[in-house]
Amino acid sequence: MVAITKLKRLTLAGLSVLVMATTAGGLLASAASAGSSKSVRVGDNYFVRPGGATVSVRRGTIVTWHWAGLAAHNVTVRRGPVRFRSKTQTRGTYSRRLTKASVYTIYCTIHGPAMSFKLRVR
Ligand SMILES: [Cu+2]
Repeated sequence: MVAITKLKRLTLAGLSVLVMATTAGGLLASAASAGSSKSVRVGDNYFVRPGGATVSVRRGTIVTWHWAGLAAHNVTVRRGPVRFRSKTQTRGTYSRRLTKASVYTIYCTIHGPAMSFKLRVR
């Protein structure tokens, strides 16, 4: 019983160190890539280019979507660690700074999965 309690304490201490190290690493990585930006086209009815695409960016990158078509579209996270959604609009831009590494699936709720692309944040 004593041994188990000690083990639990050690494990908790180890986890705390791991969490602190991970947080520090994330802050450093974000600071290192601050200022990066990436443009993504919002067309009728596609992102980037007709037929779909995968876009890869570093953590901390500001991604800006530029509406370039005539129809109304939005930018919505369908799968990913952070959920966000733009307004539905026909022109203008929408920006997000992406800090969590993952592969996001982003789509337009009006046109469904056919209007989607993958955004890899590394
Ligand atoms: Cu759309």
